[in-house]
Amino acid sequence: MTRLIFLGPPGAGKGTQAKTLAECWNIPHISTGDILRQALKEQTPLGIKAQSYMDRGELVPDQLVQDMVEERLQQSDTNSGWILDGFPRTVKQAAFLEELLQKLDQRGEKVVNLDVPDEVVVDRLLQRGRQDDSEEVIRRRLEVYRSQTAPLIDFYRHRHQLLSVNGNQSLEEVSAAIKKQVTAS
Ligand code: B4P
Repeated sequence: MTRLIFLGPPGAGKGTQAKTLAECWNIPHISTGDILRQALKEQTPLGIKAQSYMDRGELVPDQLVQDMVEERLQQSDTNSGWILDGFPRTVKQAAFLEELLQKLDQRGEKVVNLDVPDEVVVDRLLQRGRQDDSEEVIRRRLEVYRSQTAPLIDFYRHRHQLLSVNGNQSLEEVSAAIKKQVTAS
């Protein structure tokens, strides 16, 4: 049973690798960024609430994202495993997830941390050019990552759940490194 959480700065390749590996293992790829962008496109109440945060490069409030993840993890396709991409992003979200997985009897998760230097992620995101990929917003997302998300590396290291992968290699090399670590763990 594969249950993986992808951590890393914006542009580290979480979405890219999560999509490839979820297809390879035939398990759902659950991206909070994708769910929020879809809600925004459809202008649902969640999308309308999330828009200003995403446009500024800030995190959407924990409660909104937590409710979204709780609903998604209760769907029956998660019985075969899952990859969570972009969640948790704060210690509060991580504590919530720990309790939720206990409640759903879905423990045994591992955390893949994709390590990529700042200059590389800024370059990648500027090339991608999504709505929230202007240089100013990217810098803000990196600050938010450092202050709110990076502490999760220690959170999971202390729980012996952390797998560290060099994300500054070709797509194929990163996928191979993740598979190797997951198999060995
Ligand atoms: P996300 O959608 O999670 O976006 P991301 O962190 O920018 O991207 P990712 O790391 O997935 O990069 P990707 O693979 O696409 O979040 C967007 C926003 O949503 C957040 O800022 C926040 O507002 C909100 N949000 C989401 N989750 C939340 C939560 N839990 N709590 C609160 N708010 C939340 O790769 C980027 C680019 O690099 C691509 O163009 C790709 O092709 C390229 N690339 C990837 N790997 C490469 C490689 N090895 N070599 C060369 N290029 C590579």
